[in-house]
Amino acid sequence: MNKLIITVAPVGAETTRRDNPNLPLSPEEIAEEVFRCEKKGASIVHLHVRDADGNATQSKDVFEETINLIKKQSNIIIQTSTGGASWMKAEERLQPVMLNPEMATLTAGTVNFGEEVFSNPMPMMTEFAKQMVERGVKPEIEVFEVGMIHNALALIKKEILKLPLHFDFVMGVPGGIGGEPRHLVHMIESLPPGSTWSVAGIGRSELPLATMAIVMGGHVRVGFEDNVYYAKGVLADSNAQLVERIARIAGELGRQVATPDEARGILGLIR
Ligand code: KMH
Ligand code: ZN
Repeated sequence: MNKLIITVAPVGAETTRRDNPNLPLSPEEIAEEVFRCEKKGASIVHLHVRDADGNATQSKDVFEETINLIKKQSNIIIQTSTGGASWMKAEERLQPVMLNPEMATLTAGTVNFGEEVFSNPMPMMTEFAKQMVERGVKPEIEVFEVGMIHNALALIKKEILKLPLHFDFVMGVPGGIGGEPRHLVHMIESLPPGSTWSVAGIGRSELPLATMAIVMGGHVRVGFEDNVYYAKGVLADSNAQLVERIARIAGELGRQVATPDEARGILGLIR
């Protein structure tokens, strides 16, 4: 079986220090946390950044500063978010792609997101995909419900994207697909041939879905963007602690963990 790619999503746009006081916020804190996560087995960082007040921002400058700090000490693959926060406009969300990161997310449709709507109409997806292809940025197709896989296939049909694609199933968002095991099986069965995939289970679904992915040949995302707990009622000390647990479970199950360069090979990222 392929080696396991562990993605860490250390910050997100929604999580606050009230949710977990150990949330990294400044570029320095994020870079340090990413380095610790890489040492425990993470090979991709799904990156959001925050402004000086700790609010979500898609500022190119803040991304650039954070990425430069990460690159000083780490070989991890940088995957910038283009999801940003649900209230942000398309141009704002696209900014970090202008830095030509190795990867960026591409959400493949609109979904209710708690009390809000995370809006990704087809013209926006098309524009985001074109910008990524032009710049040699590998998209990770973010899938919040199964119909989004078909939206990604529509971009293939229009010859904007090419197979094979890499998907991330974000499962358990209120408004999107649930975090139950049967839904993951259905998602995997709906993928086009040759796809790679990872799963980001939200909250309490993070660990069971991650374990399924390890066994089923997929990949795993963990981190404070998706879940701030280590166990029911027990906050995680750090993102690195969540990464370390996945690497440990993978070891117990006989699946080796990929280094960043091995992950580049699996995802076809060598430029
Ligand atoms: N913050 C969510 C509204 C992504 O990063 O690409 C969207 C999100 C997806 O986090
Ligand atoms: Zn995100």
